[in-house]
Amino acid sequence: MTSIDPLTFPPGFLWGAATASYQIEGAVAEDGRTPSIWDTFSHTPGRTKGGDTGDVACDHYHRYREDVALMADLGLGSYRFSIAWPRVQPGGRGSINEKGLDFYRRLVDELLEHGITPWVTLYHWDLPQELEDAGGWPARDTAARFAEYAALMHGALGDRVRNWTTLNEPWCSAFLGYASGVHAPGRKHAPDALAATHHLLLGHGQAVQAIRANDPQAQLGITLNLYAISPADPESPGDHDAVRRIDGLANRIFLDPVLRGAYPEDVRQDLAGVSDFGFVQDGDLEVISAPLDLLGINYYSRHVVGAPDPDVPAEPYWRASTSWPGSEHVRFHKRPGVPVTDMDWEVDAPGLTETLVRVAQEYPAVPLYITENGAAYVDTRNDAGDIDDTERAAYFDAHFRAGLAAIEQGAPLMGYFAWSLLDNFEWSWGYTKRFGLVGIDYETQARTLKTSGHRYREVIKRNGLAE
Ligand code: IFM
Repeated sequence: MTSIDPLTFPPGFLWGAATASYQIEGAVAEDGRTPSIWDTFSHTPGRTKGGDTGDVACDHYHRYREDVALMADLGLGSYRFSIAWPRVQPGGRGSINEKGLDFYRRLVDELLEHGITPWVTLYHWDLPQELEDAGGWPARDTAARFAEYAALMHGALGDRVRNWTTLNEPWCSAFLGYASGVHAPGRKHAPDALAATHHLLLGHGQAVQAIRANDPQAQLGITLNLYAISPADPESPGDHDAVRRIDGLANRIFLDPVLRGAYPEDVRQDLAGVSDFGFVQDGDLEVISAPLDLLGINYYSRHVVGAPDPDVPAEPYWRASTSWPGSEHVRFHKRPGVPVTDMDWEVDAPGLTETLVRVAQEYPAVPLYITENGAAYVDTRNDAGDIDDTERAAYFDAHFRAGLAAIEQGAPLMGYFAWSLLDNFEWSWGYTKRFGLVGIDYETQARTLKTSGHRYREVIKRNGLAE
């Protein structure tokens, strides 16, 4: 009988780290790149902390060689990065901007030379501004534009890139971008958020079909930000209904159409006062549910929710009712004594196990990858200049164990990507939040591997935990 070490991941488990174009690249006006919705949004006064923008960010556009060397030093098996659409197809239409594409060609070559598997995300939120001006994601044509761009990118890089994620976290693009408006493009109209959801998913499905038609070997997937959700009071039917609603809007409104080919009926009913889903056309759901090779799951925390309470004061953005159309009065709870990260997100590693096992049990079988997991903490440097981020290291350690527990319970978990390789531009929080395994000094652009990075290197080397 083979004995399986409970601290070791299966052979071939893929260890990686992730980033996103606007959060790290900088060089926003170089080599023909035109503005995305995040350039416009971050340059609009009052939209980001301190007026921070991605203009320079980590200057990765110029320093990618140094960053790939860091990845190699960490022992990464894969690097998940996103392509800035307005860099490679300015305006979101027409031919490729070869100079912009050359950057990704160089990056992919550099990765391959270091034995690191490139993993491309096609859309991590930087929609070309011209497409937003033409209606953005609430407009159906944006889906077709996305599929066209996806096919162009695959045509250019598909000989060396095997793994493709269409969208990163469409919940954020749709609900934060078009309902609460705390993300670009900053619109606040709940029906638009639902139309955006549908057109993002339609674009995903059309992109999968277009790439698949050219390359049956491509490994195609989508990345969803999924949450564990539980009732504040397990005895309360009202709290359980709040769980159903938020699970519907956070998880099932994406999982169901993609993996089962239908929007959940209860969610449609919850949303009846917001939208009649008239944007769904015949055949759309077949396109959206085109077979996938993998599902990417981004996991950070758990939502604990309960029945309405009109006296509850205004909440942070992700708890704000405007981010959850149709669930206006669900109350988000913060559990006393549960540690939170610098994002005010509760640390809940068992929620990762729960999420992976739930997807594996409730949806058609598809290999799962954790495409993001990580934590923001306030980092300090000691006299030697080291960043001893023990809280972040502990967060990672707990989530590795949660991944192992999910595998033990039968979830087909094939890989893990830490968020993030580098400290970076954390959207409306600007540079005030740090998620990196590598610290960035934004004055000098010096990179420093944090304690969490050193520990991650050991985990990768061992393909598991020491104890
Ligand atoms: O920084 C983001 C990333 O762009 C998408 N997932 C969540 C991260 C932390 O907020």
